[in-house]
Parts: sequence; C-alpha cells; structure tokens
Amino acid sequence: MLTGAGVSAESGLGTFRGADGLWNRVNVEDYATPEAFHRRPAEVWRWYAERWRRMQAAAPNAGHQALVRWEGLFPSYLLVTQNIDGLHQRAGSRAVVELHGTLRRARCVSCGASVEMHIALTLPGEPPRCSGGEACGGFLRPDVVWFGEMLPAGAMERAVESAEAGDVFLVAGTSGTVFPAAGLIEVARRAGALVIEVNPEETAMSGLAHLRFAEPAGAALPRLTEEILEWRNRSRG
Ligand code: BV8
Ligand code: ZN
Repeated sequence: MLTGAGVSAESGLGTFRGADGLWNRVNVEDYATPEAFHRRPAEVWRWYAERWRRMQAAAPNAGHQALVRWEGLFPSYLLVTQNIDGLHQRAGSRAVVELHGTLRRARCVSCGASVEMHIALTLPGEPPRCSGGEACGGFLRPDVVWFGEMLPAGAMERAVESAEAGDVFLVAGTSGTVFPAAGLIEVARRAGALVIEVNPEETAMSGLAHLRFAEPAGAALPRLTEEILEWRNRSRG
C-alpha cells in the first residue's frame, strides 16, 4: 500500500498541496531542495526543526492504527509511505518503507553519519556540525529526500516488488503527484492488483482506482479493516 500526507492530516499535520497546503505558504525550491540547503542552511534547518516539533507533538490517528492490523492479515503486506513523520511506526507498524526518508533523524552531509533528531537539536549551531566518531565537522541535514535527490537505496525496489506482488493495492491520503512514488499505483494496476483509493478528493491517480472511498482515512481505514477481518472470520467458517 502507499500512504501520503493525508493520512496524517487527522493527527493535525498539514498536507503539502491543496488550499491549506504547506507548499502554498512557502516555495518548495526555498526549503525542500539540496540547493536551498546549500544557499540558506540555517533557514532550512530551522524550518525542519519546527516541523519536527509539530510532528513530535502529534499522535497517530485511527487511520494509522487500522493499518497496523494489515501486517497480520496479508503475509506480503508492505506499507510504503511518503511521510517523514514516523507516525505509522509510532502506531505500531513494522513493515514500513519510508520512500522520502525520515525527519526522526539527521545525517551528516559529508560522512553520512546518522544522528537522532532529538539529539541533533541539542547540539550547538543551526545547522549543527557533525560530531561523530571522526568528528568530520560537516553540516547535519534532515534525513529526508529533497526534490531532485535519489530515494534511499533499495527503498523503491522494495516498493515496486510489493506493488507487483500483491492482489490488492491500497492508496491513501496522497495526491499522487510526486514521482517515482506515484508511479507505484500504475505498477500495481498493471500487475493486476485491485487498486483502492482512500481520499476525500479526486486525485491525479483516481482514474487508476477500481474502488474509491471518498472519505477521510481516519474513517475509511478502520471500517475497511473491520470488513476485511469479518470476511476473514466468515471465510474461515
Ligand atoms: C527523484 C520530503 C530521481 C521532504 C518530499 C519535473 C521537474 C523537476 C523534477 C521532476 C519533474 N518531474 C518529475 C520530477 C521529479 C520529482 C517530482 O516528482 N516532482 C513533481 C512535483 C513533478 N521527484 C523527485 O525529485 C524525487 N526524486 O525523482 O529522483 C532523480 C534525481 C535527480 C535528477 C533526476 C531524477 C524525490 C521527491 C521527494 C520529494 N520530497 N518530501 C519534506 O517533506 O519536506 S515530497 C512531498 O510530496 C511530501 O513530503 C510527500 O512526501 C510528497 C507527496 O505528497 P502527498 O503525501 O501526496 O501530499 P499532498 O499534500 O500532495 O496530498 C495530500 C492528499 O491527502 C490530498 O490528495 C488530500 O485530498 C488528501 N487528504 C487530505 N486529508 C485527508 C486526505 N486523505 C485521506 N484522509 C484525510 N483526512
Ligand atoms: Zn560527518
């Protein structure tokens, strides 16, 4: 399955596009690109630090919680998320691939050393400098994928494999506009999966869905999960 910012909307975290979207308030190019970090490291660092604080203050919602059950329901289930907020994991999901990285960690731009964000934020400097084993002194950056950057090694491969393998592909809370993530929907569809979309609004990918639930994820996902569980119990007799 594939999730996006809409799944975290009911946890109080804003989405990116649409009327109240984050990208309506700031320019993507000023914050979510490697060039932006190069030009204005302090501003970019502070902006992500503020998003990290909001993320920490947020709690997983009924949509995140419902998806935890899917791990036990389908053996090849994989939760592919574009979200960097870690709320799926905080809800209890373990089989998660974070296509766009995570804001729970920072990493050194020079040596790649990884630092938990809550620790990085206690270090001096905006952004702080790397103080790992080698103390290379490089800037720490959020461990997220910016526009124009490659996805984490192996993440897309695992995601494609699961999209090709499953009978059902669930897409929830994403506008389906950022690639290569959005391409997974077509991959699943071509491989013969039943594509289900959960989104109150029509999206760029709605045409690929066999089934659409035009509802918030926090309502549709728990209900869908209950229905699958009931069907399971009935079919086991
Ligand atoms: C790459 C992390 C190879 C950081 C993000 C043309 C020009 C330039 C570039 C491109 C181009 N064409 C394609 C590209 C590539 C580019 C891209 O796709 N651009 C698009 C915009 C055209 N992609 C990349 O650059 C990717 N890398 O391709 O590498 C490469 C490398 C070098 C050179 C060439 C190729 C990397 C992209 C990663 C970007 N990082 N985030 C951060 O967060 O700060 S992207 C950002 O969008 C988000 O973080 C999120 O991860 C992603 C997707 O957004 P959504 O999750 O879908 O959120 P959105 O707001 O859009 O939608 C929310 C939906 O929820 C709505 O539909 C709404 O109706 C719904 N909703 C609302 N409430 C609810 C709900 N649904 C359910 N329940 C609710 N309650
Ligand atoms: Zn370093």
